[in-house]
Amino acid sequence: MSGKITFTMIKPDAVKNGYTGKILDQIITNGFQIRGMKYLQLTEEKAGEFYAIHRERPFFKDLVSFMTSGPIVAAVLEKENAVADFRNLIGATDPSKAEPGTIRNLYAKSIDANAMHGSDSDENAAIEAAFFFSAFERY
Ligand code: IDP
Ligand code: MG
Repeated sequence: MSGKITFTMIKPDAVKNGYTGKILDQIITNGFQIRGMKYLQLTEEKAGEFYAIHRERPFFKDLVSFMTSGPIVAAVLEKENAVADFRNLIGATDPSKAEPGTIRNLYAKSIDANAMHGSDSDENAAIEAAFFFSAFERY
């Protein structure tokens, strides 16, 4: 069975707090297959480029500074309906509004330090996967 892909990052707060193992286990248990994974720390330039769509938002500077504050785990995940299913698994952007049992409900403390990234469309999943993994580059 070949599914669609989504892109995720375990953000610096969740890595720092020791949740990487539990989060990866929850992702795999929920039927996602890991197609690429790396542990890295973003530079300001890379984080700014990744979140360029939010450049005009008031929280942009804080977002870049948070995302560069420590190592992350970046991964490409495959599953049927990957983008929507993964957004359901991570829960709402604001963890206080995230459904019980979702990753943000379990492991995030605030809207800025919210533990996880998940792509919001198939198109962005392809762009974001290629941003980190040459195996997903398209020419
Ligand atoms: P998403 O991560 O759920 O897709 P987006 O709206 O795409 O949410 O925002 C990207 C990231 O920017 C969020 O995950 C969060 O870390 C941060 N963010 C979004 N809205 C706010 C805000 O109102 N204050 C602070 N940070 C925010
Ligand atoms: Mg988003």
